[in-house]
Amino acid sequence: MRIIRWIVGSLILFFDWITTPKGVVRAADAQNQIDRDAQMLTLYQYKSCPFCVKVRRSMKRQSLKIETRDAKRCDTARNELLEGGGRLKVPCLKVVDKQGDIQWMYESSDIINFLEDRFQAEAA
Ligand SMILES: N[C@@H](CCC(=O)N[C@@H](CS)C(=O)NCC(=O)O)C(=O)O
Repeated sequence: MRIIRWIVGSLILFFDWITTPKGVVRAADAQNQIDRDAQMLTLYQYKSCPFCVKVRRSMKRQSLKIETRDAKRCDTARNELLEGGGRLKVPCLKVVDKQGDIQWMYESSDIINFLEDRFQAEAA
């Protein structure tokens, strides 16, 4: 079972690698602003989870530099996710707003929609 999971995970990473999307290119000022805003976000993820790959590809397409934390390999990240979000499920996006309030967003499609809404609006 472990070996099958390893093979499937490796295949997912391989296909992700050979089909890596290109990132959008913005004016330097716009990208700098987006990089600053992205510092308020953290993606908790597993390296070869297909839902996490989907979110990382969306980040790549949008040229978003969001810190990722591996909740499988890193005990600290796993505990942060469990204590903050309440569930050990990935992907999960930690969003800190301007008031310092924290939201833990599960579900890859919700995360992608959130990032598209937030950063396309900002680039406009
Ligand atoms: N519908 C979810 C599925 C996420 C999911 O199943 N993630 C797996 C890893 S690939 C997981 O965290 N499983 C642990 C659990 O569900 O408790 C999404 O699209 O984000």
